[in-house]
Formats: sequence, structure tokens, C-alpha cells
Amino acid sequence: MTEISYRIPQQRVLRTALPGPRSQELAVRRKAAVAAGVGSTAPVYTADADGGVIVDVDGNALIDLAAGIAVTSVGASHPKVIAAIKDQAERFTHTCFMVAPYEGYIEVAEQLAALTPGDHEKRSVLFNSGAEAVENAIKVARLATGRPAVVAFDHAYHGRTNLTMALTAKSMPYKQNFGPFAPEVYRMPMSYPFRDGGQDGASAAREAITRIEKQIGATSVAAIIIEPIQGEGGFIVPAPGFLPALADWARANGVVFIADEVQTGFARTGDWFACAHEGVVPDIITMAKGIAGGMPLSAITGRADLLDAVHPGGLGGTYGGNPVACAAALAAIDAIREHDLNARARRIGEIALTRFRALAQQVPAIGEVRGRGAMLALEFVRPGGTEPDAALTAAIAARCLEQGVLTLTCGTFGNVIRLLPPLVIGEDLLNEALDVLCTAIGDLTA
Ligand code: PLZ
Repeated sequence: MTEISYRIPQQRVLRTALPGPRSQELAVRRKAAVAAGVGSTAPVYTADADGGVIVDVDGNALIDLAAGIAVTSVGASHPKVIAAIKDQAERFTHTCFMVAPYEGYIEVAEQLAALTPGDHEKRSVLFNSGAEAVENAIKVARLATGRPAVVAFDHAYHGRTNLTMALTAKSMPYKQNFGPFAPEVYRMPMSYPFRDGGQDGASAAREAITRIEKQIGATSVAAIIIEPIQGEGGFIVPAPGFLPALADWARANGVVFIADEVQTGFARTGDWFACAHEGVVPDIITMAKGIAGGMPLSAITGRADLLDAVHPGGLGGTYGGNPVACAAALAAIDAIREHDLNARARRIGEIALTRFRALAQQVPAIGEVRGRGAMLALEFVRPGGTEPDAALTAAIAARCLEQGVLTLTCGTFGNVIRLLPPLVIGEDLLNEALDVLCTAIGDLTA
């Protein structure tokens, strides 16, 4: 593990109340030019970002516990990533891999074959966004199996395009009034220990499998798609045994098991991929976010027989596997190895979970503390039960932001604070952010 050096000071600085005057000016321009349907968590506008810090246009420096939704795991301006982008951009920014192919795409595919679970023969395709990767994983599964149905789960998030909206569980804000949705998507119950009475993984899986068999019929199912730890749905960690039982059933029934690791992948949970934690080997993995140090790139990697079943020309897209994004991905993967960010993710988890568990002893509104590695969550409830408390959650996040700590909320019930810090964040800065968060929780629940 090498030491990490930062380009900008790793300090929280509050020069103005947030948002400051320059951010307020930008907010006015934004309102007149940007569609209202696009939201932003922070009211401030970014001027610079590095390591665990985002500097805004008024010179305030926020501690970043969001990493652009689990994207900038190596930081928002890692020197290796910057150098790779510059070098590639000076040679060519685009030729289209479907027109005049290049080595970077192949190198990324080689890396993905090596990094993803399983030592079977694999193939990859590169795209631009997580949703696009998910769409293509489903296309491959349907073509290869000749079957129509796709199984997704309660609390799932898979994207905002038409098919991925159908796969996503939560209506508001993702789906409401955006239908009709793609057909042949079936939703099954998820293992959610805090809300299913602590049902064990095997029996939760049996329940889902029975429903699949009775309501769809195994021979109609092309794929099961699942996030090994659900992201937007609430950082839900299924009970041990749930994922392996689903994967085993899929294998026995000719169903393609797709792990959506768009949020969990690339060292976020302390392993290259979260499904490795239980030794699950997916047939296809979808990846994006942390793959390329902030550049838009996504991928599917899976069994060669499945991916090679598709006719030539059946998969692609103008920008998929853009050469600058591929160069950034190779540099980001190199940086993850260099700094052993898997170990850092585990360390972040130890630090935060220890503090959260101690706090939960004193704060009955903390219903559950959960997560793995640097994918961490606090679920807030009305004391004494499991009734979600979204208002408290929003108030805590707002208090943190006022104090210069950027967190995200999530969950079907909007009652989860999640932490996704850049994995390169320093321990002192992390602890300072946790001080702010724990104080906010204490104050707002006193
Ligand atoms: N699959 C598991 O987490 C993206 C979306 C935020 P895209 N999650 C953040 C928002 O409100 O849009 C995500 C994910 C999982 C797929 C996706 C989709 O990835 O790159 O946003 O398309």
C-alpha cells in the first residue's frame, strides 16, 4: 500500500454560509437554463476536487462522503488518471471501436476478465453508463437463452432508461408517470434482514424461488438480476446464503445470473466485486462508476458462451469504450492496486462501523447500522419500532452539509444515510466528517 499524496489541502474550510454568493449566482443561471427535473444534493458548485475534498466556487472545502455516487474511488483527480487522460487525448479522443478499433478497449477487457470472479473463459463489451450495461446484459441473456422473462427484486435500482426503469423498484422519483414500462419484468421479494424479521438467507431465497417457479415458470426466465448489496434502495445487505442460493438455482435452471455491481464494484466493498464475499460467480457482471476514475465508462463481463452467442454487430454504440475513458480505466485500476484500495475500503468500514455501532447504543432512532467496506449506511426509524423516519434523515444530511460534510441519503423509504467516501480519503479527514455526522445525529435526536 503506497502513501497517497494530494494536490489540494485535505481540509474542511467554511468561508461563507452555504451556498456562498458565487454558488447563488450559478443557481440563478441554472434555473433559467437547466431543466427542473435534474436535482443536485449540494447547493454549491464545484471548482476543484481531489482526495476527500470538494472545493466550491466560493472557496469552501467540503469533505466528500459521496464520491459522485461511488465513482471517484481513486479521488476526482488522481495523478495517474489525469496523466492517462492527457496522454490519450493528445493522440486521439475517438475513432469508434466499431469503426477503427484500438488497443485500450482490448486491454480493459483483459483486465476485466482477470479481475471479475471465476476462472472460466470470459468476454466483455464496453458502454457509457450503468443503465446501458444493464440493458445489454439483459439483451445478451434473452438472446442466449431464447427466453423472455427477467427477475428483479424489491428495492432494486438498475437505472433510468426504459428497460432499467422497469427493473428499478421505486416509483418516485425514478418512474412516476414515465411509463409504460418494458414488459416481462417480474419483481420478487428481497432479503432485507432489518425489515423481514431477520429471515435467514436460504429461506428468503426459497420464498423468491417458489414465486418465480409458480408465477413465471423457470423455463421462461432468461435472467435474474440483483445488486449484491442494494445501492439506491437502501444499502441493503442480504442475509448470508441468499445470493448463493439464487445463483445455484439459476445455474440449475439455465437462467443467467447477472450481478449488477455498478455501485458495489471496483474495491468499494473491500473486494474487487461484492459477490466475491460469498464466493458467488455470476454469469454476467455489470460495472460502471468506480471503473474509470470519473470518466464515463461501463462494461459487461461474462461467460464467453453467452456473450459470443450474439451475432456480430448485435452489440455496440458510438461511444462505448471511448479511448480516453479506457485510458482512465486502466490508470484507475492501476491506482486501486497501487494503493491497495480494497484494504483501505475495509479500514474505512472498520472505523465508521465501530463509531456507528457505539452511537446506535445511545440513539434509538438508529434502527440499523450496516454495510461492507466503504459502502456504509445508517437506517433511521421512530424509536422502538421500524417505522421509517425520512424527515430526521433529511435533517441530519442537511445539518452535515451546513457544516461542510457531503453525505447522500437513499432507501425506498428515504430513511437511510449512506457513506461512499473516495477510498483515498485520509483517516483524519474521515474521522472529522464522522465527528460532524455523529454530532448532527446526537443533536437532532436529543
Ligand atoms: N445499477 C446498481 O447504482 C446508478 C443513480 C443515481 P447509471 N446509481 C446511481 C440517480 O439518481 O440517477 C446505478 C446503480 C446500479 C445501475 C445504475 C445506473 O447507472 O450510470 O446512472 O446509468
